[in-house]
Amino acid sequence: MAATHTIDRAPQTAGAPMQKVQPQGDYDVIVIGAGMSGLYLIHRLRQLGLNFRVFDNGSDVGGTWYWNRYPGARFDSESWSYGFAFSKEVLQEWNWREHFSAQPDTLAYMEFVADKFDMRRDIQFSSDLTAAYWDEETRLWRLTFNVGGKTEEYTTRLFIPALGPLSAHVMPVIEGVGSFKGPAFHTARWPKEPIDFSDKRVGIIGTGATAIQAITEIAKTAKHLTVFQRNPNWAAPLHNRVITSEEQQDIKARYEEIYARCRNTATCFIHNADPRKALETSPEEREAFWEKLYSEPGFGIWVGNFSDVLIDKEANKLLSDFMEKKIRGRVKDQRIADLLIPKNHGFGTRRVPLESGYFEVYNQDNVQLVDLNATPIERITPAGVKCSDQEHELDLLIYATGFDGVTGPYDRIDIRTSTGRVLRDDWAEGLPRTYLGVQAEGYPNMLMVLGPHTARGNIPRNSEQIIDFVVPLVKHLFDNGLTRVEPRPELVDEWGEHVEKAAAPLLASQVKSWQTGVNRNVAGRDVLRVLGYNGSAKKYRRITEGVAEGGFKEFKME
Ligand code: NA7
Repeated sequence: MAATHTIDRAPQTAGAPMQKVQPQGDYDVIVIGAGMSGLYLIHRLRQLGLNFRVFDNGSDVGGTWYWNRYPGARFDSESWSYGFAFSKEVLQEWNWREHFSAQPDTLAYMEFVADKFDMRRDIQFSSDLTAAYWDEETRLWRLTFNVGGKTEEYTTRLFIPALGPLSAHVMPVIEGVGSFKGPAFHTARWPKEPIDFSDKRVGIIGTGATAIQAITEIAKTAKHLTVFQRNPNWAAPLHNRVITSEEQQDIKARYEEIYARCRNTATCFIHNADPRKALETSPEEREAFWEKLYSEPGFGIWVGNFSDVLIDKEANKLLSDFMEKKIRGRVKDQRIADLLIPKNHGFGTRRVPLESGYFEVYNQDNVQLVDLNATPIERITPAGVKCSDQEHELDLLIYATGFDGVTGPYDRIDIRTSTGRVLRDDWAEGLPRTYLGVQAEGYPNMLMVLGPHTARGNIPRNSEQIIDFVVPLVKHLFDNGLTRVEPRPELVDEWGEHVEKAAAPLLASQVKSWQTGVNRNVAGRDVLRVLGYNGSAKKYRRITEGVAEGGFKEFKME
């Protein structure tokens, strides 16, 4: 543990009453996470000249893109709308190869940015934050890390968790997990070395966005692939392709326009809802619009659709029927098509996976779909997966079983205060209590990036928006010798009500998914919760900008 020293931060004038001087910790700011948010924070915090340090549990930068190396992992955001906007040089120097970048290229991009700005000198890698303790007396956070089996502790005035909403991966609760004698990987802990599937019988559990990418890729070469499906998900074509040199030039000339567009959409993607309503449009016009969206790249069919399809059951049913027809047209065996059509939620009410030939995979002889509703998994065995009707023998087993979303990464850290608060207990039930999703009520000096109740969509744009709010708040605190910041409780109540109200009209709010905080593999996570801010990223920006312009009066600072 580095030494804690005391310096005078508060201005002292001769004759003035002595102020209680708060000790200074090892750092002014500690950031957790060296993903897209962490790297942007390095850029912004350096400008403030503060003594800060970033810690990450990976051995290099990348966050999500460091861990999720499974075959087929790629963006669903347009590459050129995803990257960092802060450096004009990077925008001009970096050439995205594809409209929807594959994970190796994305990781290379993040490494390129880290190299260019020598960011690694501010990061301590392979350091897993296990506990964070707020000491009211010293007004410091004490953070405890597991660094290769050894404990390291550091104190800091401000604690900025930039953990990513999907960093707490979850293994399924199935008897015998761990007993399989061949290699078995969760997709979020995929090995760095490539795997040859051509001589292997591969099994994959899960059919979410991750599995849909992995299945499509692995099916190309696997000797045999068995897909274990509990609930199917709707999926729409990604339509990825290589960026031509003309397009490259055009993109580079239009970055300002692209980012301005992202700033003005509800989800920070380039796509924005069409003001027309499906229910007020003729069947021919509706069908033509949906055909157009289905043939276009990216999330247009989800977030650029008619304005009523995600809030009106009847409109959503029409769109789901359209998507059902598409699946039926692409899958030869209609009994399999039936299994691939979701029955428990409408299109777009869960995060929509984008696919590149997913449905056709089930026309291949080397792929088998196992319906776990008909033949549930009884246990994992040394030889494979034992379902109620038979044992599926495998050489390699993949768990594409997802994440404990949004609050999960916080729950895994023992975050508590000297006043007896424990974050995972406070967030165990009901709505997490936050102000703007940036501060949790009861946890001073912790400033969350992409915590619960912030707008989420095109993640780097969302996190940039939050960081552009948080960093000026950090500056304000240090410029004014302030050592404590917490939200005003009445504003926490107000924000909670606003968040709930914004989520209420969405059909998605009634559907179980990681976005509504439901995970059947995590104890207690079976109740729907509002975990995002659904009042649009544009509105979120307006609100946070208003607070910053007013001098952050909404926070209690001393
Ligand atoms: P998801 O979307 O949460 O999907 C997890 C999948 O794993 C889903 O199909 C689950 O089925 C399945 N699952 C989980 N546990 C089990 C058990 N015990 N048995 C069978 N099947 C199981 O996670 P992803 O990683 O695909 O995607 C997460 C986000 O990452 C995605 O939205 C993007 O934003 C990026 P279920 O639906 O629970 O029946």
